[in-house]
Amino acid sequence: PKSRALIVSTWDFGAAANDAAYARLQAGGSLLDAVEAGAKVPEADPSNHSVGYSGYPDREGHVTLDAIIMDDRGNVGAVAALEDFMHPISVARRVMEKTPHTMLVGEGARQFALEQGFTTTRLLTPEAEAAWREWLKTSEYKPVANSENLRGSALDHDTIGILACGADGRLAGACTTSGMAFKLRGRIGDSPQSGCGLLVEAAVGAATATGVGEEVTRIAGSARVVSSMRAGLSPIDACHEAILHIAKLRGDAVKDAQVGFLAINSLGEVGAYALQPGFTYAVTDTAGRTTVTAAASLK
Ligand code: SD4
Repeated sequence: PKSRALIVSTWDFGAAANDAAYARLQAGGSLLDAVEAGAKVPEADPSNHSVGYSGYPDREGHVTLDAIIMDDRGNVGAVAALEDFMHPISVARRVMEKTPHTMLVGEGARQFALEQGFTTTRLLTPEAEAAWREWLKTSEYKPVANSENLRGSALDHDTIGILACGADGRLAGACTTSGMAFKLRGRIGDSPQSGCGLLVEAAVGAATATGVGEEVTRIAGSARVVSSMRAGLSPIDACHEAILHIAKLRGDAVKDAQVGFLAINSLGEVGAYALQPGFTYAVTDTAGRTTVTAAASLK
């Protein structure tokens, strides 16, 4: 093999996603099969309020989902503001495989999902609804850094980004989220946008982002990280460069905000960097699985 085969995922809940993704690879699945299988784990997890089922709703009480999947041959599919489906990542994969488009949103995405045979599910659990009703009492929109690792936190949000590298150096990635808790209706984050929440480039690497999506979208964050790797930076240096760029560009506006980038290159090297301490990611390779805490540029 010319590369170190590995799977990496954002946050503590990335560990369970990595296990599912790795099992899919071991069973003969493709890299796309693996990242899809991994992304489906937090999507279906009722204790995870940042992804899929049981995700926190927008401020009108609707759980709206954003997801993207991509390989290194230029194949990409995404959905945004999709409601009532347990696995937006699988709908995104159908967009990639069955349509001439790269993204479907809202009602059109829903119609497509139904046509593809996906069935609707009520995603707003009583627990998430109670958190929303509690939030309505103050209606203060103030994302809390690293809430994705704090199960049950009132402002729990976030996203899983999952990247895979094969022993042959091929790459794929996926990113799925319920977005920022109590966002405005119609808000779409960085996650489903190519080059923002995810980018994969053959013979270079792959990057994914988490945190306050607006800060990532502003700079096309994942595209920036991949560009830096193309120019020769290691994954960690490429993530660090993008974080420093956000910190400089935004100053006080991001002093309490979290953004984390996670990247791999086509040799199977991994790196991450965050604005604030507390961003974790899971790494699985032939030697097993570990959870790593990323370095941070602030505090
Ligand atoms: C978003 N980036 O919708 C996502 C949310 C997230 O950690 O990653 N939270 O803005």
